Amino acid sequence: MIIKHKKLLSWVKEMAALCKPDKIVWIDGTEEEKRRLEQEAFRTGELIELNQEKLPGCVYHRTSPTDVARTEHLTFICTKKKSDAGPTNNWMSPKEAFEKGRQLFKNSMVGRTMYVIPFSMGPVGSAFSKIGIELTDSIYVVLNMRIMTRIGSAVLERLGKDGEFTKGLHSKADLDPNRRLILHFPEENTIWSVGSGYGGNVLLGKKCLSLRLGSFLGNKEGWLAEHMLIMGIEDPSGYIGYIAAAFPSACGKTNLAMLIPPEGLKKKGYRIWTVGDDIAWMRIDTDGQLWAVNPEAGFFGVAPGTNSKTNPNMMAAIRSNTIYTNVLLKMDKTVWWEGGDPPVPDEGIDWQGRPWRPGTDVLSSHPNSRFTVPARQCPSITNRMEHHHGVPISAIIFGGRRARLAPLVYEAFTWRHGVYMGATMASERTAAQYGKQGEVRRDPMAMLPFCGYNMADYFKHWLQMGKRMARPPKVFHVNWFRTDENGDYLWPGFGENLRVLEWVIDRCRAGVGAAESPIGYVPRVEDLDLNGLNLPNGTMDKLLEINKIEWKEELKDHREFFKMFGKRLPKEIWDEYRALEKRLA
Ligand code: OXD
Ligand code: MN
Repeated sequence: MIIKHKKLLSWVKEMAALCKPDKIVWIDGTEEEKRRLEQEAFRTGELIELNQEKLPGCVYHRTSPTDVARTEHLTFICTKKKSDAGPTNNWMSPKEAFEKGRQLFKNSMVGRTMYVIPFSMGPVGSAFSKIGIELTDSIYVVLNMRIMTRIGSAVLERLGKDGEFTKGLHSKADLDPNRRLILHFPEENTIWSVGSGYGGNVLLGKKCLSLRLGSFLGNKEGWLAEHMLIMGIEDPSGYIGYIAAAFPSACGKTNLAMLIPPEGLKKKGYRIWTVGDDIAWMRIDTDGQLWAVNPEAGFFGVAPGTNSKTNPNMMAAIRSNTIYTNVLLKMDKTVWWEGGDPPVPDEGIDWQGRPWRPGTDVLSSHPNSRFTVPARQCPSITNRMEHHHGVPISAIIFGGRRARLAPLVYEAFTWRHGVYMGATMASERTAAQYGKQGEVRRDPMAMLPFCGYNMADYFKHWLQMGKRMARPPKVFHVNWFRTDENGDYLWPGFGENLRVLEWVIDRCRAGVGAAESPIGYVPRVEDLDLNGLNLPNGTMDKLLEINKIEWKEELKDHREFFKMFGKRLPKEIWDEYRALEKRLA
């Protein structure tokens, strides 16, 4: 491969002088290269080959037991001014961060190979797309990036002699959590990640580039990088309405993005098209509409709880060409996890490499164990995946896990009101999370851990985007998690959620009614197609109820949350706050 990009060559040379790898290998993205890297990883034990009859093309990997999730407390936004990172991010000055990083990267690749991965987020060559180069000493990272992004020679060709690219440097180093840092330098389009081998920390195209640097670039260049799934809902006439939806982690984005319509709606002619399950990049086109692409090319999904009932499409996708991380390795070299399809295996090797049998309280798989799978293997995947233009977005949906308060679904009065809805998004802690159960955690637009700049400026950017659009999407809020007096869920969820999405899409086409309430437009029971659902009497009323006393309490919490942004918070947010207060009075 002849590299013509001088700046790229000198940067690779400089980073190699710091990390001191034994050799440098440029990744071309071919099948032959993949096979060679897999064979090498099988030899060293970095990967285990799975049962090729039952799981063709699948491999298995274990991370270090202290390296199993994103480490938010070690993740920094390194802008010159602290105020540009804002009150919701960890901040370090670029000078200090580069110094600390340099100490950790120094000689970190001795005895190892440095792989140079050219990758494109979004279809290669699309106006939506961004190119990055990740330098890494991990074959696991190369093989994951191969699935999650578009990699190889085509990207280098596109970059040409002097194209702009994000400089990503990753080394596992010694995987010591005390010597781990995930550093973002938005002002220099650079990411340094050291001391981890866990996906969210090391697949630099994902959270680091597509969300943290992406949101920073979006603000600068006038587009949106969001923690959102994208899906198309095809109605009986053949019209496909696309939605983008933000939910905090562990609220079912992946399952929703590829849901199977319930029998009645399927018969009516409804069909789902999956575009993405985690990230949306959205731009305003000359038609005044918002268009979205999924910058990724694969899914990095949580295994536990995924089964043929909760997500049949995903189960079909992960039968081949999938990387499994930290799940149970069965004796026949297939895999299983808690909440997976039955039967529970009699024995296996757990995620830490120890013999495992059911009936003990030891988990076979880490709760954040994962599969990495090419998006094209999902039976519901859209045929617009490589469309440079993406898909037009009719509706934006925000959601959280609220046992009370938020009705099943409601619609914002205006874009500005919708921005307020997103900015006040919140979720309750579940038993699975650290902290007081039921406690509300604010997570604006599900971007709290991912916004690469001051969140007050981020709200302002959202408000401005609305002003620039001739036809902005309608904005909605959903809550699948409302419970009754006994703590049981009122709404069945999963495929049935399509009944709510049907109303959402109909609202965008002005085809269905709603009642006006202080918090927005709420469907009346008769506005939803509930045929075949057979919920107990009164359940729908409870699901759609708005309790003004609870909402007034909620409002106090909004105020407390917004105070942290001080004067930088846009005036329009306070205007919306006061308008809501007045409607609730
Ligand atoms: C993810 C996350 O892995 O949000 O997508 O943590
Ligand atoms: Mn996510």
